[in-house]
Amino acid sequence: MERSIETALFTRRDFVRAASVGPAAAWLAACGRAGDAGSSGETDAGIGAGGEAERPPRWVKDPSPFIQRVTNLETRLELIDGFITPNELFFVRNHSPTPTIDPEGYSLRVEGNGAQTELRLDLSTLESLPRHTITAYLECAGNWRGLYPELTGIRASGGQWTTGAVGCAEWSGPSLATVLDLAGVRSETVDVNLVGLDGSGFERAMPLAKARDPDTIIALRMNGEPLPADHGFPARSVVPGWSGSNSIKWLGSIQLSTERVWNRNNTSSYVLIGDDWPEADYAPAQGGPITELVVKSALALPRPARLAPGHHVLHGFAHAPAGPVSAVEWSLDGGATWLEAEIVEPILPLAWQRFELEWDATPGAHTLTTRATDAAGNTQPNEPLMNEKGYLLNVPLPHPVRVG
Ligand SMILES: Nc1nc2c(c(=O)[nH]1)N[C@H]1C(S)=C(S)[C@@H](COP(=O)(O)O)O[C@H]1N2
Ligand SMILES: [Mo]
Repeated sequence: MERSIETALFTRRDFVRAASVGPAAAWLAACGRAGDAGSSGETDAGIGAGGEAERPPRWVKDPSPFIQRVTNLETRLELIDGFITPNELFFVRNHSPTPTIDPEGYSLRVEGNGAQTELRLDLSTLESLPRHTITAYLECAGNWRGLYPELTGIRASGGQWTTGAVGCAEWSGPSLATVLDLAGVRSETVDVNLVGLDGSGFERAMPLAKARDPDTIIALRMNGEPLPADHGFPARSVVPGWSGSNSIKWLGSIQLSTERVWNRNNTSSYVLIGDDWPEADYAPAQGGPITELVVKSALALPRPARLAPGHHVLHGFAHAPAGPVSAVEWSLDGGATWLEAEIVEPILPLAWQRFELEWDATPGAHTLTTRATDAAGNTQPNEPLMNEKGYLLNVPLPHPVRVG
């Protein structure tokens, strides 16, 4: 894996480039945060539902390459040519509209009763800290939720993503630990809560040990560019292997706490609710809070796909939270027999893996199923994790393909 410690200066030109934004942001600037009132949590019923379509979009980037949803832009995996998701194709999950943040006025607060001193760090200070670069995938815990009815017979509430609420990018910025150490961490600290500057004040807490992991970073750059507005300009956390909801965009505050932190995102929003997670065991959460993601694989094809008869090299992406996927298999008979797919380099510990398979496609309707396994033997289970909000679905995914 590529890791580099470097000190770099953010040039004025970078600022101007990063700050040049489209009409949605201009509208936001004119109207303040009025549009944020209806922050929709994980609910996402699709364009045109509930009058949402009349509102200005929540994003700044060109939505045309995406599957567009009210609050989300879903990546079409088939548009990714190589290994990295280009910034223009990276999915967007916004609980409120992308805010316009003036880099000159920006500061990041480090505070809370676990901090030895309270700090306000401006962007040039953040830029001057040693940088850590990681290539990491980021996935929404609700990715695949739209396939819940097809795979489990039940509809789960929340954004009806198919397979495109995931991407992989090179992220660069100081480790969160570096910033925590600037303030000084009191030994009683247990949790670190990160708060965004967007209208919803989106926040998410993690245990101190995860916050101190050197790969948990405050990213200032994404694929070599200043963070795009929709992805958290000027600073976001990236918490590899954990639910995308931990990777807080437009990061405004880091709160160190000597007590466990409970807020909506770990009591009701990002929790596993169902018979297997009795509320009494998790109070004040309604179920098991989601931290780590699960091993998954998906073909980079439209759903359903249409192919000409003949030889094809198909590809897809596989990912596991605790190290790279070491095997991907595929099946033409619903998992009765499996063939081996090839994992394509690079193989990086925090990234997703690209895989390829060769298929002589015969005319007719087919279903291709893929299954990934990581080095520790974690694989995609045959039984779905049944939970009300449809999180962490990772059964081997059948992909409908029409040939001819
Ligand atoms: N401030 C803020 N951070 C946020 C969110 C948000 O709405 N506001 N959404 C979270 C969720 S649920 C996900 S899955 C990821 C998505 O990151 P992306 O939009 O860069 O793909 O951002 C997370 N960080
Ligand atoms: Mo998410």
